[in-house]
Amino acid sequence: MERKNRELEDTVNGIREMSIRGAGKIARAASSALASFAREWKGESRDDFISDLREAASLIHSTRPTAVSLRNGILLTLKGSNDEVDITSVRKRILHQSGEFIERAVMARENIAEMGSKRIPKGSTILTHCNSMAALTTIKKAYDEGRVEMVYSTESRPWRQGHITTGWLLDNGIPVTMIVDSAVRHVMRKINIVVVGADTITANGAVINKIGTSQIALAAQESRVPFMVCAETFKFSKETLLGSLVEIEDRGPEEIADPKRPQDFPGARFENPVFDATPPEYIDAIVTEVGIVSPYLATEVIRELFGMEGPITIEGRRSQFSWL
Ligand code: RUB
Repeated sequence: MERKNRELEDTVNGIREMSIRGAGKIARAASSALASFAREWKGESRDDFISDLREAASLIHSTRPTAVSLRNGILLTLKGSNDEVDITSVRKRILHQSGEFIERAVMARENIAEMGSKRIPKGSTILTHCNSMAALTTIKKAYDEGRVEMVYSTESRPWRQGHITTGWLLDNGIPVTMIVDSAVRHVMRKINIVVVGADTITANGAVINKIGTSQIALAAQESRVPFMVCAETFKFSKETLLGSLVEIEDRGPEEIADPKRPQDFPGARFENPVFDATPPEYIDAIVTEVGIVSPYLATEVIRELFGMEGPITIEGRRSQFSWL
C-alpha cells in the first residue's frame, strides 16, 4: 500500500492512543484521513488505488472496535468508489463524500442540541457521563435557554474523560459539580435528567457507551429520573439487524494498576472493559438529528437511513466483507 500519508498515520495513531476520541470525532477524523489518502495517492493503476483504499480503510477501522460510527464514517466516505472507472473519478467521489459526511455530522450535532434541549426541564440539575460532544452541545443549548442550574460530571475511570467534560463546561460558563463514578446512586436524588452520548446503538435499542453508563441508567430508573441519549444516526448499527454482536473494547491492565509495580498484586487478573450496554427498557429517549425516537424504534431508524442494500458484516462471514 502507498502508506506514506501523514494524516492517515497520525489519525491511526491518534485514535489508538486516544488523543482522538469520542465516537463522533473518530468518525470525522477517519473520513478526513481517507480523503487525504485519496487526494495524495500517487500511482497509475485504478485497481491499485482501490486496493490501497481498502487497506487504508481496514487500517483505520482496526484502531478501536466498539464505536460503529467509525465503520459507518468509513463506509459513507468510500461508498460506490468501486463503481468508478478511473483514478480521477474515484478520488473525486471520495473527496465529495468525505466533505458531505463531515458537514452532515457537524450539522447533526446542532440539530440534536436544538431538539434535545427542549426535553430538559427548566431549572434542571443534569447528570452526564464521560465526554460526549452530542450530549454536551445539547446541555449547552439548554443552558443558553435558561433551563440548566447545575451539571454533575462523573470522573469516568479509568481514563477520566470527566475531566475534559468538566473543563469544557467551565469554559462555557456552565456550573459543574465533579463526582467519582461510585457516587452516582448517592447523588441521583438531586438529578432531574441524565444526558449521555453513545458509541453504538443496536437494532434492539441497546445503547453502547462508556463503561458505567448502564449502572447510571439503573440508578436513574430506580429514582424515576429520565434517561436521555444524544446520538447522530451514524451511531446506529446496521450489522446488528442480522445478529452481529458489538465487540466491547477491553483495554490493558496498566490503566487500572501501576504497571511499574506488578509486585502489588501478585497473581491478580485484570479486566478493563471500557464500554457497556444499556438495555432499551432503561432509556426514555434517543435524540437524533432526524427526530427524537424511542429505543424500540431503532430498527426503523436503521431501515430508513441505511436501507438493506450494501455490505453487511454477518457473524462468521467477516472475511467476505469489503469496504468498497
Ligand atoms: C467516549 C464515550 C462518549 C461517546 C459519544 O469514549 O463513551 O460518550 O463516544 O461521544 P472514549 P460523542 O473516550 O473511550 O472514546 O457524542 O462525542 O460522539
